[in-house]
Amino acid sequence: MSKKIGLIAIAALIGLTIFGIFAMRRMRSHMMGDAGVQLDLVAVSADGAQISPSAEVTSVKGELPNNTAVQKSGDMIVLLTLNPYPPRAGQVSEFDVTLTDVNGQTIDDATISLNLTMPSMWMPPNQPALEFTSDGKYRATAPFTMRGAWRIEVVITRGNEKQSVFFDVGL
Ligand SMILES: [Cu+2]
Repeated sequence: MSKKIGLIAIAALIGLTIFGIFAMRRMRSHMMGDAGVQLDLVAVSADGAQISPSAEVTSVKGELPNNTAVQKSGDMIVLLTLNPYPPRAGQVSEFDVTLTDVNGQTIDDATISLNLTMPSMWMPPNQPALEFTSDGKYRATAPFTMRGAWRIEVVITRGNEKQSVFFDVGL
């Protein structure tokens, strides 16, 4: 009888050890960023496909620094800048959004908020509102609460028209 219990205990221990190794590997690959994690700040579609700036956008915005990405949404060009760059987990990041029309004219009458999520897991809501400063510029501060791949949704409301554009960044 006690021999049987002993065998069961050994089997349980082996099972737990194997489970533990897999769980730790999975956690580590998430925390440290595995090969699938996009590190650069890039414009993406809602499902995460990377979007290269169109010739039209490039003609308005020119060459962009690494901490900045841009995409067109309807008749707006949405430029996002992150500071510091690359962002650091647990530290406050500054999000600067610049809104212009396709002719480069600034758009000052928008209401903008962010939705910071991680595509690989549920995270507590992190949805800072941006404050308008001047000349099409809007700013918010918020932390990326952990390492890994993040999706930044920029939610832009003008009148009763609401649209979202998305950017990915890894840290
Ligand atoms: Cu996470």
